[in-house]
Amino acid sequence: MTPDSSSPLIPARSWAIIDSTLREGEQFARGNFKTGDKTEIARLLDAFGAEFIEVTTPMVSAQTQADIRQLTSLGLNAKILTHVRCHLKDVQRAVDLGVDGLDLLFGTSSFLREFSHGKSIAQIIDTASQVIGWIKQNRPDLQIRFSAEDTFRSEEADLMAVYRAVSDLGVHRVGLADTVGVATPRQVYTLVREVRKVIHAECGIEFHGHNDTGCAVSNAYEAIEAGATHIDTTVLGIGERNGITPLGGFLARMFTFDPQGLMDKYDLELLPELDRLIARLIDLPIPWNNYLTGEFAYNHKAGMHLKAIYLNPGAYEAIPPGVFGVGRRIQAASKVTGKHAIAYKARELGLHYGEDALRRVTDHIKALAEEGELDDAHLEQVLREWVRA
Ligand code: HCA
Ligand code: CU
Repeated sequence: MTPDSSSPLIPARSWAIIDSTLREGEQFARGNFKTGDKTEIARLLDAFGAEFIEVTTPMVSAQTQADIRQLTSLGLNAKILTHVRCHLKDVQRAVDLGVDGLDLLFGTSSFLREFSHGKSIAQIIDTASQVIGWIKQNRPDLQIRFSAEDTFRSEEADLMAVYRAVSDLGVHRVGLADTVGVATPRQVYTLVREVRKVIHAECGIEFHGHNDTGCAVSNAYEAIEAGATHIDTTVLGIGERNGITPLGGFLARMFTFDPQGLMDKYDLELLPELDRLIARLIDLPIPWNNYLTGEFAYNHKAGMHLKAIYLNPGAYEAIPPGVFGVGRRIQAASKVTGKHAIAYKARELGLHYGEDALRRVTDHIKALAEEGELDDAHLEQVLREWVRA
């Protein structure tokens, strides 16, 4: 089966990214961005083409409030949303900061109802209608999203009541949040389908997924397959605990369905710069196995792989690295190498081996590599010496 006949086409124009590096990312252990950092991050996300940028609530501090004002005065194409509790006083503080929308949230699981805010579902709906009503009346220009925090540990009947109510009140999007990262892809798919049935046709669906059990990318993908319109990401996936859907991982996933759509929408070559910027600001290296930009994300080593890669890189790469501004690494010097890789390396150096000599030099290189790591310089030296010998 070719990928084309087995995978559904999910057009990139049917969904948008809400990058939350400046909100969820600030909740990461090492996420503590200064005003200048925030500006740099926002400008780069904007240049990349992120449709929305979510920023921390102004309730955090006077500085955070000033920073939001600064970000909204940059004149970016990306819409700036601020994340606020569903409280009138939070909303009233947020509306005059130049933002394009408010991302409201309210916990609906029994965990959060009991241990966080102590409100019943009826009280949640009541508060939501006061707050949303106030925004609609006073600032009809603002986008409103209402998210049920800890969605996947909430009762389905409660969720449907809340989503139906806020959709009737005219929110632009409802949010499903996998707050503790427990949801499976199938649960996400099923719930998004159910939510779609109780909200208005013009109401969008946003998915926010934590990565505690390693499903953040697949859950975001399933959400879209089921009809979600907005996905929360952060650069490198930073966030509370081990974070949320990483921008790069999400793009890698979606690229395989609609490469052209993705290339039309985003400046994909800026991804490495985004990953490097955040890695620098959080003072951590980009993980070696990071999607697309990790040091070894495009490292090819085994002889069988190398043989095919030289003929057509697509043989062992689902996504061409150049599209995302990264290069591939051919690791020809190792014990798992093969004669095609060695012949290729030799040709690069202008050296030519006969079939017999090639087999022998390959065996020699494999034997050397058995004893310890063999770098490219050493490989070159061996190839040159053997040609002379
Ligand atoms: C938080 C919780 C949150 C909210 C997500 C949302 C989560 O830190 O405030 O607003 O949709 O994971 O539930 O990030
Ligand atoms: Cu979160």
